[in-house]
Amino acid sequence: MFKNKEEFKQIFQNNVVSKLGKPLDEVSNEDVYTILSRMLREFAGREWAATNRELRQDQEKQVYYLSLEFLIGRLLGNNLLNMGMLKTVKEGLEDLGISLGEIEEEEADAGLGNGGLGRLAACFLDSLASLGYAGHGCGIRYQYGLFEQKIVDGNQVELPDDWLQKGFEWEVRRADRKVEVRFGGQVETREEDGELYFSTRDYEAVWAVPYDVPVIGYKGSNPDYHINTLRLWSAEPVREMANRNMASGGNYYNYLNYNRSVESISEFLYPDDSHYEGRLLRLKQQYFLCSAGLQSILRTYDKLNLSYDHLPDQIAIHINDTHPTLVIPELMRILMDEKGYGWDAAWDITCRTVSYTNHTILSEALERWPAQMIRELMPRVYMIIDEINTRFCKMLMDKYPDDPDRVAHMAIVYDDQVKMAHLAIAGSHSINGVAALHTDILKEREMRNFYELYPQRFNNKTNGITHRRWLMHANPELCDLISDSIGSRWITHPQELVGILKYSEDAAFQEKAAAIKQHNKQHLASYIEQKYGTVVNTESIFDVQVKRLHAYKRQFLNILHVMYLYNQLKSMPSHDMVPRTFIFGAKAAPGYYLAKSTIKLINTVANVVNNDPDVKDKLNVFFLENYSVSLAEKIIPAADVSEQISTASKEASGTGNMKLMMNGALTIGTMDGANVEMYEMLGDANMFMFGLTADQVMNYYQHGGYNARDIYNSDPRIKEVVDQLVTPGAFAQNSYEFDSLYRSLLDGNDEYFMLKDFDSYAESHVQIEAAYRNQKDWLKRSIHNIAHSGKFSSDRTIGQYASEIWKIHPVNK
Ligand code: 4GP
Repeated sequence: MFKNKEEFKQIFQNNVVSKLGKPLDEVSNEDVYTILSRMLREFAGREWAATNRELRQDQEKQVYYLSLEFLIGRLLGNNLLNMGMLKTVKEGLEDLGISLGEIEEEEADAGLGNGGLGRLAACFLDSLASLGYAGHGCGIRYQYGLFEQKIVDGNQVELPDDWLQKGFEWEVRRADRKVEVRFGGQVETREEDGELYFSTRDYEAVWAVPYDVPVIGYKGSNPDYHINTLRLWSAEPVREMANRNMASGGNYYNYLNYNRSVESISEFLYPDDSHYEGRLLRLKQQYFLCSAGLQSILRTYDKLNLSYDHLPDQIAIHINDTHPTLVIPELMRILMDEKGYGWDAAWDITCRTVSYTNHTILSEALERWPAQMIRELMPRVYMIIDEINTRFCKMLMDKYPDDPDRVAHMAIVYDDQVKMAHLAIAGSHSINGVAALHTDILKEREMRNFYELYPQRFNNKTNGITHRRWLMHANPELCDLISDSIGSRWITHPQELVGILKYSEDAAFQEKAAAIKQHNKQHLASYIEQKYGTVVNTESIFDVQVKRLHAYKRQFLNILHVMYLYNQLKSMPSHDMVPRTFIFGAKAAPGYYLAKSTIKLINTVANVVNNDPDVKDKLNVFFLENYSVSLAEKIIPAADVSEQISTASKEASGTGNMKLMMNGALTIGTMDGANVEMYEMLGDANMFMFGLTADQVMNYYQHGGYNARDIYNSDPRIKEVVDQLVTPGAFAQNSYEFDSLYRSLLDGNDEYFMLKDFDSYAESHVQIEAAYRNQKDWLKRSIHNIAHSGKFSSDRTIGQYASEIWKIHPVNK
């Protein structure tokens, strides 16, 4: 597209004149963003078509990652990076007096996901393309992404995230590829030559129109680009429905209602993380994605002119948690009703095509749909689910004739509820957890019966994050320091980051690493100052907890500890403490009262602490509103300490822990999720572990918990902070504002072991402070963290999915 900076400048300026008709000095940042992203998209378009041609010619096996969430964030910077144009464009724009950083801020964050699960899907897409696999995303083009969070008087307020308002430069509407999705109707059965045939009449039709987004792989020194597709489906009304409505005597308002109900299908993302709510619209979204996705997958397959017997050799369909599980009965339906397969052969093909990842063991996250709801919305699909269940239960009864309880527990349909995890396990060939501990818990506890039935289906794939976005793009100076020291092979072989270990005690390297961290802290500090008008002490320890707000993630424990530090400083003003800045970022589900109260508490404490002249030089708290991918990219490189403090056994993996580690933060954490695997590599010298283990937690649960009041009564530090929740004075304005938080500890018997773990958490913080005082030692530990983070690149994870689950190979590599 352009060979060097001068050529870029020329082409860019030509575009400005020809497309905007303005001289360069009159263009706004928004104009520049639009011109630049269009230039890149057009260029990528040609390469994209080339990849697609190649995939067709080579008849490569393709994987489709079905997910209700893709939290992709902004694309401009990452696309420039992956296309190998970042430096040229940045410098070229600089020559023209334009800052690329400011231009990137013009792009709306594509927030089509809630948290970990959705962001993982986005990291996977980046790795699939960068490693040259034929792997595509399939999701919904929500008109509104995850809500925009505002903090008003300390409280979270949700605003619609109108991310498409100014258009989305990276997408291409493919009206020619639209497919029809059908809801409702009546199933008709007809018998011919002893065979049963099924068809559905009087259904409601909806168009699913795809919008394709190119997923540009990291080019590096490859001669060609590899560009996969993220296909996002949007729901649109079918005009003929109007005619049909009129013909059957319906009135115009019926048609308007129909239009409205169709548009609502892809209107908004459900704002819940690890939580399930059985809403009709959500079920519609799930089927909409599965039906549209499958039709387009099979249309591509049809071009190969192969029998469907070979489907599993050519296609892998992966379901991101149970949300797209309906793809299993839907594929069965197509194979039987449209392609003429009998049950057994269709079932075999389906199971060999589909694989499933579980992301959480929280019981509130397990999807169960009322059978009646599915029956009404997709009657034929329901018949198939029912039949899958009947056959599955029969097989179980044959296998465990003396154990009816086990059969009842494992049934797919039970008590008029469809258990989606059971359907997903029965209908797929691989079930994986997202960290070793999580997979063990699935096998030994939560899904034990299924593991005993299908031991070979269960496997672990520890999560990963793309180091391209989270290190190279978010922290370019650190990236350069690493490459200057060990060369740049680590970029395509991230495990080679370990090469920097030899510099962990090198004074010059340490000094540079420290300067980069300081620079990143200043960068974040100026963001905070600009946005909130508050000065941040960049000499303080930046202690960061950024993630969704959830009781099990224990932001509450963190803020209780801050309250304790405050009390300590107030009672001992001369207490020698390394200044600490606690930084929070978190969205709470709109209906999650305790989570919202925790946000209010954090903001209340922040207000007190930051304005108290006795402590504000030593202790600060900031809650940064509207945590998102782009905000994460500002916060994470600036962190000294990473808070990964979930109640052990509850966090399936965590991925923020990996991002912070990769940017040199030291973790204070529990033995949970992927922290355990980080600890295996880093040891006590480089991580601060505390609290109950997963086994201890689960044993407590089995024996009815523990007595939180005992701890409350015996530890005066704890009693003081807990009482402060309901005693007007230091923090609370009245006795009721934080009453539910208070009660969750004492009356609810502290389900998440905040008080139980408080002491060891506080002790770990003391150790952190001591460690930080020795800067050389701290830097050594920080470098150890960066060096060992290569394992947590999603390139490693995707390599494992590819070879062990999907059986795919990189194209032309
Ligand atoms: C999350 C898990 O809570 C987190 O531990 C994990 O790292 C992430 O998935 C990716 O595997 N779960 C969700 C969810 O986001 O909505 O269930």
